[in-house]
Amino acid sequence: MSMPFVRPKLPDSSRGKGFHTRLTRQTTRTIQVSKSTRCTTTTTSYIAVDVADDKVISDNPDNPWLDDDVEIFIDGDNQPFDMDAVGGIPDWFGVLPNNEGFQLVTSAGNVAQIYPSPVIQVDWESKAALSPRGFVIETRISLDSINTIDNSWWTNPAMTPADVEGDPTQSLPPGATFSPVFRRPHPGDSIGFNVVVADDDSGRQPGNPDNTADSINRTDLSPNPSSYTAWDGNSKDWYYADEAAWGTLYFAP
Ligand SMILES: [Ca+2]
Ligand SMILES: [Ca+2]
Ligand SMILES: [Ca+2]
Ligand SMILES: [Ca+2]
Repeated sequence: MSMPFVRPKLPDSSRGKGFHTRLTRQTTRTIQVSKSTRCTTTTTSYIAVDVADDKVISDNPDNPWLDDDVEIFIDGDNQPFDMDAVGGIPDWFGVLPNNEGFQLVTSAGNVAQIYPSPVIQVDWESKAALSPRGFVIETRISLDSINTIDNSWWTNPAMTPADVEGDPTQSLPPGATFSPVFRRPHPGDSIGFNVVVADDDSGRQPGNPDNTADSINRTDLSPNPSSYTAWDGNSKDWYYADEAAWGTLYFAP
């Protein structure tokens, strides 16, 4: 199989200054990502995920989440609905794509996207490469892109809400200015965190030009051999965007 993979390559100058968490199996729901003084000097988190996959497929340049992929989930403010709320209603007052809850997806074919909206400003990069037993994806995230402050009126009663019954682009009462506050994670903080590995073992539906007729969305597979495995996936009523059901990332002092 010939695919456009490259070796994982992150800046050498940044290696060793950050912390490097390797997730290879589900052992606990809390990860400690730094020790001693490192967290006080580092501004970056590195996450390497080594995936065992006997059939690596990367055939969807538009939707990396429909290929073999690694998905990193960050819930900076430990509050739900940031993943949900900004997806469909970005113009509502105070409902902006935000850094309080987002998802970083990288496929085995090096297609990377941020969800729920590409408008979210996150300093990150990722690289994928084939490995002897599957593929490896490394992701770098700047901690300056993670907001630990909840600026959402639907979870923070101190915020002025949108006029949802009238003009949702305006506040209720009218005249308020949305001024979100930012604070990056500090040593001793815990944020919501999850890692998901999607396994595409089917590829796109032959002859179908619809770029969503792929892997988990295909209806012609029975049983469907593709899968979606979460590091923390045991919570009741868990679904991928439920920030309250993710695990915890702890920044050790
Ligand atoms: Ca695919
Ligand atoms: Ca959140
Ligand atoms: Ca929020
Ligand atoms: Ca696969």
